[in-house]
Amino acid sequence: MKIYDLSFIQAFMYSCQDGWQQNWHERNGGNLSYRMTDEEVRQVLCLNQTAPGAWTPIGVSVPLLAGQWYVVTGSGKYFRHVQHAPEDCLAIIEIDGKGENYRIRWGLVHGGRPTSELPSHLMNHEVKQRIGQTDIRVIYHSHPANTIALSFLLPPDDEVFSKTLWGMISECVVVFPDGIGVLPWMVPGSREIAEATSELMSKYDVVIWCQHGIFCAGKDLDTAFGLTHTVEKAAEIFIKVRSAGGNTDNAISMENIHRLEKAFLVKAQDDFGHRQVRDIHTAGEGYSFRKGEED
Ligand code: 2HA
Ligand code: ZN
Repeated sequence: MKIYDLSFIQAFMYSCQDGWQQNWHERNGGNLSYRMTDEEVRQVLCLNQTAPGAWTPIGVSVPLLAGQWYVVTGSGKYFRHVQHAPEDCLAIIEIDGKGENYRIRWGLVHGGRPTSELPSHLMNHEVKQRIGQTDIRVIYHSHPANTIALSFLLPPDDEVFSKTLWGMISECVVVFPDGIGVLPWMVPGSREIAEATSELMSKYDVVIWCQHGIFCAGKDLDTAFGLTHTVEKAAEIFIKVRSAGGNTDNAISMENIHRLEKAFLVKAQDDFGHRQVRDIHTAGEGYSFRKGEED
């Protein structure tokens, strides 16, 4: 048995293929990380196929993650190739006792590093553990076209994005009642974007990076992918309606959102913390969301 035959790696590979088939991963776009259970670490060690690499600085400090093991996609690797070449495209990494370095225990057999967004992934995992959401095991970053397009049409504002997408499909407020965090365009892979994303992840399970993509957190692969899918579907509806020359004035009203809350026993975010529109240059002159009108 090979390490990639283990069921959690197979599930990880399946998700990569799924994301590729959704067209969310052009070239080497996007990345995925999964925190292994103790039992899965044991399974890997039992196979005796791990060859620890050198300890390498993560670039950020994540002390709560000390000693944890993660499956991650590789920097520059294509999601479309994971299914056929898992040992080349993926890695299992171990975090050191201080949460400052990682080492590769398996994978990336032709060299390379874990995803360029490793700082964001690990800081997101850490913030979830810090706030007690220890069931969150997956952080998933992808480039779905409609979500990115939406970031051209709306200002980078949590409340505007959240309420706009809740209004598109009944499903949304049930799937992401906490809403969505939004960051204006920033340099990918940087410590700054990692810090900003993890700050938003203390409140949301979805963070949109304008003109770039989306980060989702989930307790398992299905939850993180399903969350991405729901956000992207809602964004697609918005884009389709607008592209057809329509407006979205008859989106689900806040009154009906409240009815959904009652029917599905969810509590929609009602405190967006008065976050202001941070970077209005991305909003464009044509921005026309009726902010606050339905509050
Ligand atoms: O290329 O998506 O954000 C990987 C990425 C960087
Ligand atoms: Zn990206």
